[in-house]
Amino acid sequence: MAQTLPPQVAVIMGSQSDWPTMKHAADTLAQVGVRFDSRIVSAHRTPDRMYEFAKSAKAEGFQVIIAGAGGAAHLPGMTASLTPLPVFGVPIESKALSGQDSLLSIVQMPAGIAVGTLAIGRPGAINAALLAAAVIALSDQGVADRLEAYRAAHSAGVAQRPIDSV
Ligand code: RP5
Repeated sequence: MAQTLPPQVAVIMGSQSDWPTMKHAADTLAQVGVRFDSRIVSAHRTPDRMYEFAKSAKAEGFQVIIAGAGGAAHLPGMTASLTPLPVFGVPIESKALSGQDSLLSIVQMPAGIAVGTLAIGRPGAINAALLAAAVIALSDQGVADRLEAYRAAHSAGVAQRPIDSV
């Protein structure tokens, strides 16, 4: 019987409420054919789950982690402190402070523990997926080919000249 290959990227988030944003990361990974798994892992509400996930992520076969969190967004940094895998952080656009709180919580890491921080919200989620795919593409030619095609299609979709909106 054929073995199912393990997911290459983990898409984790602090809450179900983060999913509408993090779904953009998942959809982008799917578009370029990266295998992924999505999980809710909260640094504050489920710290034991976060610890167990981060400590076992590499052994599970994950190569990259995308972590989205909002407000006091400790999930990406805490996860990065517990795993040798690269972690990309996506600041969720919070209601109270429009994601400024999330961004500053994620980006301002002390030297020595690295989180690659993306833009707030949807653009950050999509770009986190593209960065994760670029890492996977270093050792997966299929993903490299699909990522190149994605980028070419993205460029081809930009018109030469603007048109009046209707
Ligand atoms: C963070 O708190 C989550 O990442 C989420 O962005 C934020 C709010 O969570 P909910 O109150 O919507 O569950 O941990």
